[in-house]
Amino acid sequence: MAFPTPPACLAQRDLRSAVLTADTDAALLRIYAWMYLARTADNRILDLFRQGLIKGTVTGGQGNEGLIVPLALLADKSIDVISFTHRGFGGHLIWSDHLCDHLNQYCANAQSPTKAREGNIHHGDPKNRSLPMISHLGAMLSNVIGATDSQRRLGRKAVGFTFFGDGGSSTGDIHESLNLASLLSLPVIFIIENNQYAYSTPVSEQFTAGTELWKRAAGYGIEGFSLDATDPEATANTLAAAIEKVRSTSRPLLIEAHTLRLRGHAAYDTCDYLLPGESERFFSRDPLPKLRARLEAAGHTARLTSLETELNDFIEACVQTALAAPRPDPAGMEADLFAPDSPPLPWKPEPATPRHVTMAQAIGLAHRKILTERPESLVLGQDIGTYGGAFKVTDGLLKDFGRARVFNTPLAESACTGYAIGLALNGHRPIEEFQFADFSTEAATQITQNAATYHFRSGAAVPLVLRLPTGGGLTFGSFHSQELDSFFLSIPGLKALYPSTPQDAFNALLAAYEDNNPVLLFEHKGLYRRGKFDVSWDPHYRDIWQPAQRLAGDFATIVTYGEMVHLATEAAAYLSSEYERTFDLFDLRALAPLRLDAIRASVARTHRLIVIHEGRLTHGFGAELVARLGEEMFFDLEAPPLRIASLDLPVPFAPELESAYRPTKEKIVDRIATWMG
Ligand SMILES: Cc1ncc(C[n+]2csc(CCOP(=O)(O)OP(=O)(O)O)c2C)c(N)n1
Ligand SMILES: [Mg+2]
Repeated sequence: MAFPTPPACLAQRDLRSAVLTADTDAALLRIYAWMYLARTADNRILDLFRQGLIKGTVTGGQGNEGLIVPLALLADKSIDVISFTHRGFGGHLIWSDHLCDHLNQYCANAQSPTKAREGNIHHGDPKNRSLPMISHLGAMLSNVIGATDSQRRLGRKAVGFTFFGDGGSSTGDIHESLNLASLLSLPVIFIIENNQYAYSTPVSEQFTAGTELWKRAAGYGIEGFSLDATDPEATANTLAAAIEKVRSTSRPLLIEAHTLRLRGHAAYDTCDYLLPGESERFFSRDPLPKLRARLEAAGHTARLTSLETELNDFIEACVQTALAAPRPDPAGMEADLFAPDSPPLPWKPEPATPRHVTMAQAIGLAHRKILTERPESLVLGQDIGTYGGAFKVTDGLLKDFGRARVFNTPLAESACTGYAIGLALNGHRPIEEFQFADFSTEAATQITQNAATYHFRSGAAVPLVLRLPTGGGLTFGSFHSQELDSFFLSIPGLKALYPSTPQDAFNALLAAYEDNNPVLLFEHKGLYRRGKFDVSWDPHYRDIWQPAQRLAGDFATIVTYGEMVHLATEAAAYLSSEYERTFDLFDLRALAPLRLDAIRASVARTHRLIVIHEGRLTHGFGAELVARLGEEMFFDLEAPPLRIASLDLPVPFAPELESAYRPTKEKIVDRIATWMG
């Protein structure tokens, strides 16, 4: 259905500082039109929610328009980056698309920009650098930092805008992001929307900084100030100057905007926690009537009345259009989980002659190849620069490729991963090293809630490689030894590779790199230096997404991955010499998506299944393998499947305890021998 034509007062979505100073009334009328649109549409959305026509809830921006409208009008929407919060509806309306697109989102109909997979304000427009917010407050800041950096690297003089409330200001992500932006000297304006409440909790119960949150800027070595966002004219003038300054200096800025939340937290909020007279005081500062009075006094009453009539009619026509759209279709949901594959990158067939290297060196070699051949690549992580990484995988890369492309990050896994997501959204392809896989739990929100869900909810691709030095057996204790594969892979939207040889590790990094999705690359620390092997360019590198058969036999099918491939191979050799039983042995290599065809064919022949992995037994990866193969092949099996895994404990420290905890060659032999009967 065609969308209603917007009235002329919405023709302009831009406001440059020159217009603001040369013809103030024209500028204010433009601001007023968008503020009126945002307020009236927000109120109408609340009505529709109360009528049951909009689901979930709605968190209106009523009272925040004095900030968000001037800001969105002043931003350069052809290059800048932004991520609005749940109070930024007016900003969404200005940044891109038609009011109907935004209402379709709220109505969660078939035309919704998120295909109705997300509701209310959880949309954006990634292709126009408006990054959709996830609910986790604070998480979007680092995405804006990354996408802004990407724009600058592409030679565009962009500014990033990112917002958080007084409530969000207490999250760790806010601190990590402010520090990161300052450290990288990126032109991002951080705006605190201080409306004095986080849901029902007043600022006095959140922090002791009162109304001076902006003073935190000094702690990050950046400038900061506060402004009264209930005065749109002053706000527009202040923001115009601030944006120009940040654009030219490339230094971040922290602005605390004193703003309002006139309708409480959300549609269901009864606001009975407000102090007597507080609501009246809020409404007395409402920026919309204040601006109207200013324009009336300047003689624009007739213009205001006609503009409001036009906008009311337009909003009503758009509401009817959105309500008439068909309901969404569940078809295609699963196909959209991952961004589609693209053809292989045009890799040079190098190194053509084999290099005799360890697995750590093989991964370093793959980095070197990527950095040499792919200008959009970047490598980041803790101590990966001069030091070459905790396991020396990135040794020498900084020297050869420079600090702009190979750089150390502070201890801020969440913001650094969010930053990498932002880079990836804008066309760069970052490779992030976690010092130990264990520390990726610090970035769990960015990995599992943000990156993993991105394509499904927005259609945007996040090509990102997260390298995870994994696993135990090295007496590193419980915080440096874990297998987190089943922890992460219970979340849809992540791909995962887990190579067991230097050549596979080399291939895996190339395959992960060119994938259009977030890929977890598990690298077992015990394999980093377990001998040197020949590694060279392999035109079949994409086969890493399929299991590899390492042994052929007929008694049972062993499925394993990582370091366990080596222990299982030794155990199988022992069993075949002592018991004359031979095994098919598959190295899974790709944990997600699972490709089990070759394994099914093997089980159909051997009629027995053994799964061996280093992660814990309960909820471990083997549970999925056994369940899936058992479900599909129940009548092919002649014995119950055997699972060999670690104990359901934290990884213990002492070598004696650790080898009691995890599978060893001896334990694998014993378990299989007992099972064979
Ligand atoms: C990390 C996190 N914890 C809890 C919530 C649930 N929640 C949603 S909005 C909100 C209050 C946010 O307050 P503030 O940041 O001041 O923004 P405001 O709603 O006032 O604009 C809370 C607690 C969340 N979204 N994210
Ligand atoms: Mg608040």
